[in-house]
Amino acid sequence: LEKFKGVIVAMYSCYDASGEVSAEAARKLARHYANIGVKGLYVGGSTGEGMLQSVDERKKTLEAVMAEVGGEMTIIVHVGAPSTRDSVELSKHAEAVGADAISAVPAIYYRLSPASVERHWQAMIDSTSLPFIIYHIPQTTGFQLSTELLAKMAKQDKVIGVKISSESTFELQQFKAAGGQDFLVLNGPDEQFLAGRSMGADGGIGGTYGVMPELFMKIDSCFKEGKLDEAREWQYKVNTIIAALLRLPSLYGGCKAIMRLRGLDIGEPRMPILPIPEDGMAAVKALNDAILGH
Ligand code: SI3
Repeated sequence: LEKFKGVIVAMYSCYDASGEVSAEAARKLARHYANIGVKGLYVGGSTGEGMLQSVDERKKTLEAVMAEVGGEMTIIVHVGAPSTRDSVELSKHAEAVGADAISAVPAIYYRLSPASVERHWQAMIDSTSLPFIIYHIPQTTGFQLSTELLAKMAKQDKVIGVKISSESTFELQQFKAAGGQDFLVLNGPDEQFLAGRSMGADGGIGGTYGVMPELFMKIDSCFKEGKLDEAREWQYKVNTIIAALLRLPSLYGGCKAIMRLRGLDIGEPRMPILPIPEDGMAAVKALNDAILGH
């Protein structure tokens, strides 16, 4: 399970100038992270705008990533979709192209019972031999995963962990306990990376990591070496940047604009997520300078 621990970058969506999925941009972005020593990528999650893309677009993105860094980085694919049918198709595709694991939120839009979410996840789990990581993000899905359902799912060998994007470290610790021995817990809120690690998270998956992976790797290494004061200092610096990113018209628009300033054009976010308007670019440039200055 080592390959799933540590800092996993939630990869940004990659589009060309007309807003179509760009395999070329996805390859460049994945290569960029591999070159700076990032361990793994989470493809097609919230940050990757999987829910705003068609099944074919999601497949195209993953194929590009696998062609570039498959076997070199740990690739976790978010296969969650509004329908079980699409999720299963994406799961099978992830296995066919050699991804390391699949992961999914509960199906969105409909108010679903725990039994329904369980069947939805189980269909994906049963459709491949890949490990499965539950994605818990109740603030966007509206589904509150209970420790009972988590414990039940975790009894299966294939269910190796949970990515927890709720902001409660109490819940994180409860999930860790409910999952049993060797069950992975991956921190979701980047602003609480150190807090999550301190409460038992084995690593984290995050959307702001992509513009400052080195800083998160620094927090992680300080934590592992027991240098907690230093880790906290880095987390404070990171949080100043995250707070500014969250004041922009959109977080992902801001992150993508930062990548563009660094010569990696991965397009704008897809609507309804807003791009950064021209008069917002000064703030983005200042943020980029602040990150590079650390
Ligand atoms: O792309 C993904 O699926 C994520 O990594 C989601 C991640 O947990 C993000 N959380 C939410 C609610 O979107 C964080 O990375 C988040 O963007 C960050 O902590 C800033 O608030």
